Amino acid sequence: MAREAGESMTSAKTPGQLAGQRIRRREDPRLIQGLGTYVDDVKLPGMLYLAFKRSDMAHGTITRIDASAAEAMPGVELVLTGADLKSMLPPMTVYASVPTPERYSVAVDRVRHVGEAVAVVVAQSRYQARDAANAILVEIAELPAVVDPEEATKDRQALIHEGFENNVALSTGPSGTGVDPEAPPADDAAIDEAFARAEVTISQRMVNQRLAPTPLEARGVLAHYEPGKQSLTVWVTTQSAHIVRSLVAPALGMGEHQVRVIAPDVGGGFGCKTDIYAEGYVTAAVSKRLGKPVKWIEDRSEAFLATTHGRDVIGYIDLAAKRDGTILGLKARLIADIGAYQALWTAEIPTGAQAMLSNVYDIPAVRSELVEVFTNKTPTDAYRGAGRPEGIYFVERAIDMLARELNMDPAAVRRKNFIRPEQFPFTTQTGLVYDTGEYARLLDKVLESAEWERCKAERDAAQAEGRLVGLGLAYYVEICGLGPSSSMPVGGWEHGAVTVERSGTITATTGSSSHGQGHETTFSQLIADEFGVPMEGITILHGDTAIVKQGVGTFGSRSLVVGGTALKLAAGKVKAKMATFAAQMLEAQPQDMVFRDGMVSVAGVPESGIPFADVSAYAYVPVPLPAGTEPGLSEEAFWEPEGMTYPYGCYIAQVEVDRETGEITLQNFVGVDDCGTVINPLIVDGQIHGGLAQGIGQAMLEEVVYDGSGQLLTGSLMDYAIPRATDLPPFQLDRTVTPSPLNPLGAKGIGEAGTIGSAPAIVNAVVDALSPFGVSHIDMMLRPEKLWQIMQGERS
Ligand code: MCN
Repeated sequence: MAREAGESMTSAKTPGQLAGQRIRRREDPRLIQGLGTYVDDVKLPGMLYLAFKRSDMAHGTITRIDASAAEAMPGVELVLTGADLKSMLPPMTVYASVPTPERYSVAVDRVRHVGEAVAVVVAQSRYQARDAANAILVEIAELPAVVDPEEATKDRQALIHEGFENNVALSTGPSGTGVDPEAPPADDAAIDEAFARAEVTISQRMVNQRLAPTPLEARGVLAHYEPGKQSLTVWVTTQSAHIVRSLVAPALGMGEHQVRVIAPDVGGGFGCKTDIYAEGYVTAAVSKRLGKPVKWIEDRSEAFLATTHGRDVIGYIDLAAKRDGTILGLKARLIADIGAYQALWTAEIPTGAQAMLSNVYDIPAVRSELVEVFTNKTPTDAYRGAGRPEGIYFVERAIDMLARELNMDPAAVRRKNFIRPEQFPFTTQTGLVYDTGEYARLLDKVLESAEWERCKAERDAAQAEGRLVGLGLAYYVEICGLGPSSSMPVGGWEHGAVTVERSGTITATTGSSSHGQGHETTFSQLIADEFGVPMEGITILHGDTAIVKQGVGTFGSRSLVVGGTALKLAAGKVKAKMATFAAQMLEAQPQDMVFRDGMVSVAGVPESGIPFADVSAYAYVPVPLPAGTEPGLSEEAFWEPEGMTYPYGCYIAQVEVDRETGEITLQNFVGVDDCGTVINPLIVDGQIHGGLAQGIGQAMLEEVVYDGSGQLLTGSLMDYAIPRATDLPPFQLDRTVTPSPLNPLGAKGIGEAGTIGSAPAIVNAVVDALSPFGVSHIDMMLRPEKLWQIMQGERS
């Protein structure tokens, strides 16, 4: 647990300076007592259930679908094939700057991955729907499956999308930047010169393997079209109700004003719930056709097949350096296996990996190429970190290899290459503009917390005894606070609205809907501080387009930086207006009003104070009405950030590998993060814990595996391991605070940070532990058998 001086733990929400306090999450009593409302908890009279018949073949042409048996089964109301749905729904929307294959919600004549929907059943119960879906006969003429992404580009026989020249979905060509495919090519002369000048070079192929996001609550949709009102209400597991509304309304030929989207409690998303998916479009379209409420709830096996996967990028990394550890240049060729289709954001995710290739280092020449390829697998899309973990992993592994090659302390090599504080704002060779950073200060702190020198001595002593103890260190920076609008097809702003009611209670709405991040707590802290009132009287509403006027959503660790700022601005506007009313009441000037401890008073005259609620009551019956003022206390703000923010951190892992079994014990994990100003340190620690668990999961436990015919071998929680509390040591966390100048809070995001730096720290530690075997790199996941093979002297 990290605790800075001045941070106190409290559950009492007293007015005063609440931002910065470790306040317990106000949403937890509801959620941990089972009092939340998730999509599957919502039940409407006359509700029907929908189930999908899915392809069990990776690639093939649909030759026949016989639904007659299904249609005759009890309770079945409707069976639709892809051909039927083609006339009801247009191809799905994709946000990509490159041409993408047309993709219908349900396969029309060809299937391209196991689990792709081929037909739909609607029945009176979910069991009837599922049984009937199983009874549909689908004949598919098998085509060769494309599984290996590096082979995929070469094999013209197995072209996945007709009309495309090959299986390449996107190719940026040699470029210095991952963020802008239009950007001019990198300076070849500079990179060539860096490698010509190099005293040492590192070359390594690395795999950042495919993962399944696996939120606790799988996906689900309940759609209710009411013919009388010509309106549609959709309850859906989403990270952005407003994005879903903007996708579903045009697909159904409706206006946004006719569609209400509600994200009730959502049990985790980790990036995979920003898309509406095929299932969302189909459920809504079927409800519209039948004029009845229709529900679809994904089961866990379906989730492994139909919810987008994450990562799956191969990196060929070359590093050029001097013998003193100075990095001269970095070259990367990235191959991203994006699966069978582009989902909503797919194309953009690996470009994030490209953009991160400079990490926290002042690397004078960087050149990268990115190829995204189609294969016959579930599509990939955002998964916690979304591109940043992949890019940072490649750099941090390469730097560790460099340190080993030079026999230097891995911390010293990193320190030598840091971007220095006076260089900010710093433009990397990959085209990003970092806002602030004090990388050496944070490194000092983490080395001190971990007692690095002592750890190294202990590691050396253990290794001398023949024990396989290893230490790993990894540094990360990440892009977050996604915006401005020039960088995002949905807009990069966020909306906030604040109303002070007559009684003095406050209701705020935000477009950033929480699905585990604790927004109701942190946003209340912000607003309470603005007005000098307790948190109890503040309600934060989110995730309902009928209540929240506008919004973009929760992803890219943007909620506090962008959504929190919008709320602060809206609250500031209300406060300014309230000051006008208070000044009228106190016969003083608005600019002299002070809001504190639930009172409004004249600055320097605390005894003049009147209760906050008296001022709000006056604002709704303003006699007399202050000149130039309207009654009421309700304001909104759209905050458009100027740029993204760049939090960073460094993690140190200590592991021991069992010589007999290859089993890894994670003995110790120390981290220091910097996310600028912290609103709620307790929530920030929780976010880091969750992120660390997922990064450690990637390093040690998780891997989506397909066989050569495109069959998913890890299709259940029996085959795909996610980390449990017992797999993790207590985390020793701390932080530095380097505020961002790009928002009035000085904050940077934290939701993804832990995921990014933890996987390379673990791999670096395990490689260190196995260094007596001459190993310089091991691909994730680090399954014991793989380590055992290495120890047996076989190639991994
Ligand atoms: N916070 C803070 N001070 C800071 C930064 C953040 O107090 N300097 C608080 C925020 O107010 C918020 C929380 O920390 O309560 C996370 O804020 P932020 O970093 O803005 O991230 P978002 O709220 O936008 O969350 C998105 C991020 C992403 S991209 C993924 S993926 C992710 C994550 O959050 N998925 C999660 N955390 C998750 N946590 C849970 N429980 N479930 C998920 O699916």
